[in-house]
Amino acid sequence: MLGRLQPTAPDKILKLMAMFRDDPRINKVDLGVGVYRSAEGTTPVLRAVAEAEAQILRDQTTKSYTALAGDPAFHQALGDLVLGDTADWSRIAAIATPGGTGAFRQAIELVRRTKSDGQVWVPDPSWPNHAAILSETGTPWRSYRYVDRNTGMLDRDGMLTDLQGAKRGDVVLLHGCCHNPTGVDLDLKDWDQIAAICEQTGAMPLIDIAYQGFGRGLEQDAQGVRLIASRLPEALIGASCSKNFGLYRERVGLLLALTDGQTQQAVTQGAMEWLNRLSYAFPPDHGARVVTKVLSSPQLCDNWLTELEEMRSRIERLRRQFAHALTEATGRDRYGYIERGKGMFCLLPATPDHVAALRESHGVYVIDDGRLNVAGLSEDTIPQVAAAIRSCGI
Ligand code: PLP
Ligand code: TYF
Repeated sequence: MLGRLQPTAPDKILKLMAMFRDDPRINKVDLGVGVYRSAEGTTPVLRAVAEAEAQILRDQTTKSYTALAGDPAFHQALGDLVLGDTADWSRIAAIATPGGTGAFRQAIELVRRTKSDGQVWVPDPSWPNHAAILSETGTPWRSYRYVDRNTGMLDRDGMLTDLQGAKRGDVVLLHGCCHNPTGVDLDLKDWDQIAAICEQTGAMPLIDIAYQGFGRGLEQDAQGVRLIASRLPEALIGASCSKNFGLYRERVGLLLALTDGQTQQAVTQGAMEWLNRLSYAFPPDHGARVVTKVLSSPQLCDNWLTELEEMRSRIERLRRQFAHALTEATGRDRYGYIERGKGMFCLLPATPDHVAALRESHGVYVIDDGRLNVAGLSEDTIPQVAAAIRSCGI
């Protein structure tokens, strides 16, 4: 039976992680997988998270099942963080999911259950798992223009022109902030125009927000989501706490469905719980409970906000230093977009051959589309990486 299986294409990001691990060179630099690193090169457990875990360990009296949707206190705490004042809980259906990946998967399953014959519009480029999940589930999808590869800037006209082609029954996938892999974000005017297109065409937005607090700041990074929530009758939002709480392996995610009123809220809630039941029954609880504890305790929340701001400002600083180092090393003025970008990632104007040369000759690991994790750099490695990029002619 199992002999009938065909080999699956490896996840290129995870494959690169393994190659890096097996590389014996001591001056190798991992700029592949999207994981935040401190100045010491580690991805530590956040202090607020460790404290919340200690409290949970001390006080938790049961590990009995929660509910198919997960803990409602978690929905409320993280939902309010994402939606702010626009959280109208009378219209929101919510389930906890294993990470933002789980939220995206369940969002697509939910769309499929509507039996809509529409398609999902995906920015080009996007996080590779978006296309992988859409294709695997047999969900029709197509790309819309997002970034101009020559300038590294938003292809605003291309994006808006393409999205005008959306129809009722279609879904428009948007990155809430810190676009992966480009770091190119939408400003409020762009969100406004996309909201208008969705209003006119009847397409529903699906917002994947995996880096809230890593871009401009916790509130600013949610501006787009909130604008959509306040304008549109329906939207799906998948949120992840992997990065902003450093809870990567705990798998903490949330799917929110903004529905068109209370009746639809109940039906949608039922459908989402059904999806959890069929996939894994109860979603993981520990990480979600940690997030709830941090967000609901003023002291822990203050500490977490400080740590989040430390991470955010470090990334911003690294972007600036890296852009300057590249400009100096190469004598080219094409790298300003790296400083203007938001979040962990930027795309180098590199071919797969350039990327292979960076890795093989210099031990610098980036994804083959040129995506580089700025949060994996440090003050010490920036000159080395800039020199390697120059010597590869990128
Ligand atoms: N969505 C985007 C855009 C991402 O970059 C990621 C990766 O971190 C995720 C979702 C999923 O994250 P996780 O499943 O680790 O929460
Ligand atoms: O893009 C990244 O690097 C992160 C982490 O299958 C990640 O989003 C990478 C691959 C994957 C799941 C998460």
